[in-house]
Amino acid sequence: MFKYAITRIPCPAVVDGLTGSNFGIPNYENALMQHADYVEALKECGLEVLVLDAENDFADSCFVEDVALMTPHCAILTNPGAPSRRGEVEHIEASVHNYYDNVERINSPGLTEAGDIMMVGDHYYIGLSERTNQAGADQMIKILEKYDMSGSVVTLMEVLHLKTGLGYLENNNLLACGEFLTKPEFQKFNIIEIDQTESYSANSVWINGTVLVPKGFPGTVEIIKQAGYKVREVDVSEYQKIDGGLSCLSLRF
Ligand code: CIR
Repeated sequence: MFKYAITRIPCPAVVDGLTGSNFGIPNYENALMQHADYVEALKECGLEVLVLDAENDFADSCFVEDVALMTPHCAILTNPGAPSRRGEVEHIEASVHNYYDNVERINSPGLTEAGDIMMVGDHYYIGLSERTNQAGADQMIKILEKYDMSGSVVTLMEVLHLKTGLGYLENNNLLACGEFLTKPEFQKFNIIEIDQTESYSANSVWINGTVLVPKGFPGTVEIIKQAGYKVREVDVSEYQKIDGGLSCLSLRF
């Protein structure tokens, strides 16, 4: 069960967020409204939510999930692979220290963004991507092992972050799409296949029994409901325009 979440209000510069998609430029007013509803959804799941002020110097700073990994035993500040995002880490550090005694850190040449890290119990799958390198994964695994947890790497080719195409719903249920459907390391899970036409919604988030699903993906809503979960849809379309998934708008722990 999760107790807390940290989010950050998007700044006006979010319109210049990094993107490899061509869904257009986010509308700032809509992004703010969607963020407020996202925070509401986290609260509905029973979380106490810390909403940090906008950080105007960093266009992508609302995607707080990438800058820290929050485990039950320690928090690990990352070293984002995107140079423009590296400075976000120092702005989340004080908040992380408010919740954790044990705070670790990934250092260069190691690079990680925690959107590449999926927690399954005490094990963490770490995607090797354009943002997370082997040195970063090695450091991450060493830190996890220090706290009696474990990690392993997963290669990925088609998507930005590991959790762009995967979402663990607990109880051995794993949402998966595209290249992740056939990866040997995930075959032990009950794979819930997300249709390629709804691929964005593979990044849905389990929180205390409810699954937050991005709005606009009826097929995904249906199969998650069929799997026995309560669903809360959240419109994050403005964030999708800059490759932001539902999970990356919060740290949950
Ligand atoms: C980026 O490219 O870094 C942001 N525009 C989106 C980050 C999305 N983060 C995530 O999926 N964990």
